[in-house]
Amino acid sequence: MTTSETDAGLQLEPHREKRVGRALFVGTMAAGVSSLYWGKSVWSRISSVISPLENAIPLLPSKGWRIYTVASTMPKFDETSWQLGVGGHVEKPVSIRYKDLLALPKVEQISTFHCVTGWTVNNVHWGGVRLAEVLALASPTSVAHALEFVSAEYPYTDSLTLKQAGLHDVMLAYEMDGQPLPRVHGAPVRLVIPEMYGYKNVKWLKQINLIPKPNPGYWEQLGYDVDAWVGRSNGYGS
Ligand SMILES: Nc1nc2c(c(=O)[nH]1)N[C@H]1C(S)=C(S)[C@@H](COP(=O)(O)O)O[C@H]1N2
Ligand SMILES: [Mo]
Repeated sequence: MTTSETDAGLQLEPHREKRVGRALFVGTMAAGVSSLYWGKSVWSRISSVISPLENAIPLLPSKGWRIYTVASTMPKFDETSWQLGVGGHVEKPVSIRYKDLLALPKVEQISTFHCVTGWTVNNVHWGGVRLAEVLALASPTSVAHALEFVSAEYPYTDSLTLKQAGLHDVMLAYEMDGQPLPRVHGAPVRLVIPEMYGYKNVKWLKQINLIPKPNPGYWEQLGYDVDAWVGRSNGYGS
């Protein structure tokens, strides 16, 4: 696996599928091949989408982030048209505008971020809202026991049980290190669940669906555990 570094020091290193069984392997061959293909070209695409301003900010290199995408371009955030939908098994589907999101009670936390491929970023300062605040607006029904998080970056999705989503430090983060969440990290809002590997931390979140039970997400269809507990799931080294 090769690692590339952009001018901003943002590291890009493609995840690889986990070959857990023949059926899954055969089923995911096409996706695996295409991600190998994209592995090389994504770097050049990303170099071109990082704006000169972002290049000038020297705060990212030392932190050790690597920027991951699955599509060829990153979603663009437009503050006036952006909405976060909450739907599925709810009494009242809602669309939350950016300013409505910012008006919800704000929480801040410092937590460590682990990618399943082995890199870690310590002490990330996040600002955002707890999921419960957002879910309350839509009133989940009793059928709902899980949440599906849909990224504006098609086809990236992931899910959590309601119990997992209720962990004290799970949040929808719209700030990182005191600044609005940068585009490369999922602007305007991403899921943060420090107890689980990075692939659960969906960037460019655009829709949350209440569902009966978790659906395998993007990396889970490629062999990673649906329960992505740091240190306990089939991640790094297993
Ligand atoms: N939409 C989307 N979200 C995503 C990913 C992705 O490719 N697309 N990669 C995941 C993985 S595997 C990791 S480790 C983290 C990386 O976060 P970063 O790109 O902000 O460093 O984002 C997660 N969320
Ligand atoms: Mo990751």
